[in-house]
Amino acid sequence: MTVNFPPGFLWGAATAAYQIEGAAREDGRTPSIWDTFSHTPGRTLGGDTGDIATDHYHRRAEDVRLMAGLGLGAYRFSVSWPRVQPGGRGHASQPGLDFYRALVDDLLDHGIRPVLTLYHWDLPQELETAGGWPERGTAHRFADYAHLVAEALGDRVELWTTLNEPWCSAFLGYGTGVHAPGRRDDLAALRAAHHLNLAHGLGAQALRAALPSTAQVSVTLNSAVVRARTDAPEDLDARRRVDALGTRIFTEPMLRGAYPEDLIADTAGITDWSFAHDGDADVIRHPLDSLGINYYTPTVVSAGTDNDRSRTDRLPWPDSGIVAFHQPPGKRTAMDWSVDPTGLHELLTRCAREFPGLPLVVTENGAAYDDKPDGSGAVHDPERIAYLHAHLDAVRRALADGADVRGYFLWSLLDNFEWAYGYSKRFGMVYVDYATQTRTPKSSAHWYAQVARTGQLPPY
Ligand code: IFM
Repeated sequence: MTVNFPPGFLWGAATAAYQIEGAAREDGRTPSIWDTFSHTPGRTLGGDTGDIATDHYHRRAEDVRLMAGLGLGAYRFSVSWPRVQPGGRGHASQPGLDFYRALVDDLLDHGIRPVLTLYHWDLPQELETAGGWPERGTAHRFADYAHLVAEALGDRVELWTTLNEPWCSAFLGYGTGVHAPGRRDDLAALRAAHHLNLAHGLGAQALRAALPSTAQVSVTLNSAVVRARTDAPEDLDARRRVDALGTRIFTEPMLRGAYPEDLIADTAGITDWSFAHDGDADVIRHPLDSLGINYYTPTVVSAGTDNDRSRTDRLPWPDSGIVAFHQPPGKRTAMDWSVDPTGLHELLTRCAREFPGLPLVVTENGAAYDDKPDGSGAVHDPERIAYLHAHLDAVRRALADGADVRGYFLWSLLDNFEWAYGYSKRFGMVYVDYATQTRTPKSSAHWYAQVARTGQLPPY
């Protein structure tokens, strides 16, 4: 049966600056932590960097035409902080801002709504050298940056997002060190989480002050969908601990105004949280127009045994005790992530239940597969179509169950730099030949274009 999505539902695709732009040293852009990290031997697969990426900085117009050809109604992109405010402080770079003005104008000319994310992980290196997210000052620098971008683009962008997946910035960047800046320090990770929360609140205030009243402000979280392997109390407790560090550490202060008590208790061996000052909670809890949700795969946990202790000490869940993580059976993507659309339904309905009245947007969802052109140059990716169909059906079910979901953004428009995995993982609906930078829409792009144009999910 064909299913209709609500009128006005936003159909889009998403990208992030460092993953696609390239032009890392052009027009005054200074290095971000990802430039430093990816240029450090052993940090990314094959030593890949975002120096060139998909060369979107020079192919902007072509890429917007591609989106228009695919019938996208919206495009979610991020602004590179060191491109528009080199060094992370002080004056704006006019060439940097001009690039985003031109991008937004191209999008609007093609009837595509720009959805702007301020921070998708590319902290200016100078701010990391000054201490990075574990330091409070970084949150204030972020608010200055938010103000600067809002002043420059507020006349043409309506939909604004402060942060993308602060969990990754805090716990992969400062906890396990698999992301930039590559630090391994649980206290630093918790301090970073708090200062990212604060940056969100201060940034949202700065946006509201500079933007027209019609602008909408949001944040995007990759809340963990955590399942206990059994109903045994110790497994349920493992789930609670991972849920606190994966989800509630952000949702509770941002949307309710306080850190969860169990999180404070669980992390007491690391910190007394005195880096959270009086008054921070009021700043962090800023009324939002929507909540962005990124979902890929669920996490299955149980209480661990002593054997798991040594494995858990470099997992991104500081002081969560001994937790064992399990791979669910069934299909996997090229990231080795299990395919489980029920997790998306669970996440959307949970958010709808816990935060009634707050519209939701799926700001990322998608899958990497080992796509290759066939003899004729076409790229067929039936597994991705199956993945997208199943997850859109989960969105449809969440809508039917009362979740106020306003849009869906496929990750990603283009194959791109997948962080520590370099260019080895292809998430795009458009294939990129990195040697020639040729773009070839995969069969999933044609399929998704049809869904976006009609607002209908065909039978599968
Ligand atoms: O590529 C990333 C993106 O930058 C953030 N969300 C998850 C994607 C896939 O790993």
